[in-house]
Amino acid sequence: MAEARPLVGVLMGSDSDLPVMEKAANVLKEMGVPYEMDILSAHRLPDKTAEYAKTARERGLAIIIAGAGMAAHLAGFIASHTTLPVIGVPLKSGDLGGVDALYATVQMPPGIPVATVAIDGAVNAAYLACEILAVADPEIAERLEEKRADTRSLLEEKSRKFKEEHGM
Ligand code: RP5
Repeated sequence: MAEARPLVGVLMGSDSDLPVMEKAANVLKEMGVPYEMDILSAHRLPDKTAEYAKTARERGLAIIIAGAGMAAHLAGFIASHTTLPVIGVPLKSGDLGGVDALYATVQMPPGIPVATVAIDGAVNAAYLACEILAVADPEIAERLEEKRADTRSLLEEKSRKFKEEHGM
């Protein structure tokens, strides 16, 4: 059987970003959303990265998640070459704890948006991608609802145990 065509592109600026960015891939897998992953860089591979962004829509991608650290221009650079929604994940690397990447990713000029999640927020980047896709895909919407219900049950169980253990 042919693999489903990727709907989400998960990009990272370096292989050193993989431990965080694979968390986005895990969420997409769990939600049944086909994705592709690659290492691209606004600074080290500018031509290849521009080409990826320019051809993303015609290749069938709907959303791009881009994670980078330090002078993190990957998400913004991608956004400048496509009108697909781009979600930026500022990554904690280098000496500034990810604040450098946060500012570099979030401070986009009007007209070229990047939906920026928290530092190392790859998990929420993937959930946001699913929520965007769910606008037109009832099956993904249903899976998201189920996930929220699981999250509620888990926390209710933790609350119950906490009260039991602390005599509340
Ligand atoms: C950024 O520089 C990457 O996204 C990575 O977070 C950081 C360090 O890259 P490496 O030196 O580990 O390749 O471009």
